[in-house]
Amino acid sequence: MRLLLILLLFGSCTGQFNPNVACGRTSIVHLFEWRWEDIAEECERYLGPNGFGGVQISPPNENLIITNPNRPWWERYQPISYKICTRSGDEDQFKDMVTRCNNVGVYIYVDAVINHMCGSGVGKGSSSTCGSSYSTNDESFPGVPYSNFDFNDNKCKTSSGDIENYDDTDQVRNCRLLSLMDLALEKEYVRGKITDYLNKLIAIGVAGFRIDASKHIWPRDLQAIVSRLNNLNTHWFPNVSRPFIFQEVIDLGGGGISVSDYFDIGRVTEFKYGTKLGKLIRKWDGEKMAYLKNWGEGWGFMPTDRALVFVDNHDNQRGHGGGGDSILTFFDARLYKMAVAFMLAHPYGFTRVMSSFSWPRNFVNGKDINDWIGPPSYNNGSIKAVPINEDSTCGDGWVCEHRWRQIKNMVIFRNVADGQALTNWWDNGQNQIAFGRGNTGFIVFNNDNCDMDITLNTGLPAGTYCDIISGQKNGDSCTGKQITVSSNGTANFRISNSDADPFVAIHLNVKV
Ligand code: AAO
Repeated sequence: MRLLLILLLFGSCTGQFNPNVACGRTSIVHLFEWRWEDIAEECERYLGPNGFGGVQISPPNENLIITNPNRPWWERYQPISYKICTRSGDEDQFKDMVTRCNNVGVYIYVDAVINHMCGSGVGKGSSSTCGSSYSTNDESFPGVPYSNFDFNDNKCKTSSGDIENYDDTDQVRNCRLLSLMDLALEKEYVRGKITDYLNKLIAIGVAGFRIDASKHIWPRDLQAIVSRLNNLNTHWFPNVSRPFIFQEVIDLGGGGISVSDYFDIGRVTEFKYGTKLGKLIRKWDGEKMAYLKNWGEGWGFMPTDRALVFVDNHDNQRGHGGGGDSILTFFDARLYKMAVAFMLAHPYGFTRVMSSFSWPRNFVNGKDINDWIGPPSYNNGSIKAVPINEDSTCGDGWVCEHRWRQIKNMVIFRNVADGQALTNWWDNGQNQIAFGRGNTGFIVFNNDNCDMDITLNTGLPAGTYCDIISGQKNGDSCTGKQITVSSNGTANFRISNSDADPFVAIHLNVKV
């Protein structure tokens, strides 16, 4: 039994399933569309000191410049070459970011767009972020180079050449996603170009990859590419560390393709997580927070050591990709903070926090017609820097959810609770719940429309703790609620449904 446990633990900590975060760090943050310069600063001034493990960055390789609509965020998902050259910065700036972040123990995870190149109807030109030319007419991308031998045209059997039916696995993997030029990843030549690109990033010092559109790549092709990746740079990582792989596969149940097709290759995005959690916290379809008691595999999610989890991502926060209307985002800040706090307190999966830019939503017939709007930028298209306000929030349209006190403090909570089982579960059968993580931390939610005044067993050592949601422990003082744990481990919690944030969290490091 003990041997089995050791094997299980060891298995989940090794190879491409291991996020490679520095010891004591447990989450990454997606700094969507940030410039490399700003990420480097953020690692040094904020992420390192606050225990973040890493940053998922936007695709660093050259992409098509799209002007209609004007510079949408999604132009970065239309590669033109593998030169490191985008609106976020050039190769020197990229190297500087990786070096500076790695030096403070915050690692970089690259969004790798390897399933396709740009849209098939783009035509001929050189309007790309580094000026490389392209022609979709004769399927040529000289910046790589790729030619018409390197695309999937012969394998796709739909008349449009696009994916027309998501229930047909062959279509999903052989035809064009969103009419994007679909690469023939079974070809040695194509695999070679992609591995050269990823290995170059590994040599610079990145810790892993999000594999965009993995669902549209045959698992054997992806496996072949992943197995050719080099070990991580030993300047920062232990010998023979494998790059962390997490694959974007949208599987909400049904459909021909299952997340389990990808378990051998690396971790996989668990899209059910945000969809269901959003429903629970919004109390849609009769859902209640009490049902969270067996959250995780008990809900039909993938095994915890395969799951990459998140409340929202850059797609489903604006209606792209999978998830649906229940997804919570910064637009619903009060509920969103509860969802993110629950995720960070709960042991299931490896957690990714979203950090967004804002845009003016405009719903027409239920669809946001502004879902394309790109990051805060100047008229010439260059992305604006992220200014930091006096109160440590961000300006100029950058939302910086990761800097919200409640979220930042829960990232730290997760670090403190790392490795501890879920304990002392309590619920009122409705939307008041509480649970601990061994004797390291305890969290209580009141999502009912009434006040809560209850004494619960926290599992924590006796003492006075500073609530990290309503305030902050500064030296010996506490700016928020104080919670007193008695010698038998119990404490009284009062949470009004009119509190700014109807939840309370304490952990070992906030004893006052
Ligand atoms: C843009 C234009 C397109 C144009 C294209 C080429 O918008 O009109 O054809 O250029 O010119 C992003 C944007 C796209 C953009 C693209 C390229 O989101 O709008 O296209 O850049 O610039 C599928 C994939 C998934 C993908 C997602 C968006 O499986 O991999 O679509 N996400 C990634 C990135 C994303 C990026 C790309 C891939 C491309 O994160 O940012 O696109 O690099 C079902 C399927 C899912 C499918 C969704 C969406 O989901 O299961 O696999 O995702 O549909 O089509 C319920 C169902 C659920 C269903 C969902 C949505 O919830 O249960 O299964 O509804 O219908």
